Amino acid sequence: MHFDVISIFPDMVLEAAKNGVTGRAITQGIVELSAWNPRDYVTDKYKTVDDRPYGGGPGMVMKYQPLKDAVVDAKQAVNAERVKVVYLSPQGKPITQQLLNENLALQQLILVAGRYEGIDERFIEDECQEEWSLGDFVLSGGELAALVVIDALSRLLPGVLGDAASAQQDSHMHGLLDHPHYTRPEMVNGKVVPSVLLGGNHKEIEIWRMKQALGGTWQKRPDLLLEQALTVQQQRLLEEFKIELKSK
Ligand code: 9D3
Repeated sequence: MHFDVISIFPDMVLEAAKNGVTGRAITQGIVELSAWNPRDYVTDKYKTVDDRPYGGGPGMVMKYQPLKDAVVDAKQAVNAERVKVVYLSPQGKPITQQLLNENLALQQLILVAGRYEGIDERFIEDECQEEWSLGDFVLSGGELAALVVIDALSRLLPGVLGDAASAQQDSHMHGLLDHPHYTRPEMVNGKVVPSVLLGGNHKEIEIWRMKQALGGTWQKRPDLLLEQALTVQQQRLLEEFKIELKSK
């Protein structure tokens, strides 16, 4: 999958993506990442990517033409059939695992990262198919959102994660939060690892983990539980979790 980021801070994206899973996906050739700086496409005599907003008010707005020319170059560099241009903005659709899954088959995803107060509305209308957001809080630009999208999509591409991690991906994210994890030593700050995890009974461990996932989701994200159709066994495990919590 080709990712192209339109940004006046291209190094912010390129440097961060060299690390970890995204970095490996790039060296494996499963992911291609390019950044396009609107500043390199400025042609007007004032050499600026931004200008004052019509109608007045604070801040600056990114101009249409440098953004448009950067997108044209990004498209020409790949010449893909399945290409989408996404503007990352607080007005966008919230990014979810489902939204990411729906975009896994793209050949090229062009991510437009804005700065200042925003970008000229005519660029959004004419060049962007969708608008995506990280959520209802304020960032100072779209670069971190672009990195979030690249990270979350890259790890879904075949071959990027190892077999174990891919299998876990399949069996997991069934609408619940993850269960707690423990590693050595057995005792930390007076606290011991739950004994079931030391026993080696894999069926019991699986049931314990499901109970913790259900209980944790109920405690931390009750909204997720309301969307879930729990099995009879899951309902029983959650009731047990609540009873065990009271007796603590
Ligand atoms: C405080 C400025 N706001 C006007 C009252 C508007 C505003 C403009 C530009 C708010 C944020 C930004 C920059 N944000 C992004 O580029 C962005 C973003 C975000 O701020 N929140 C969640 N997701 C995203 S994706 C891109």
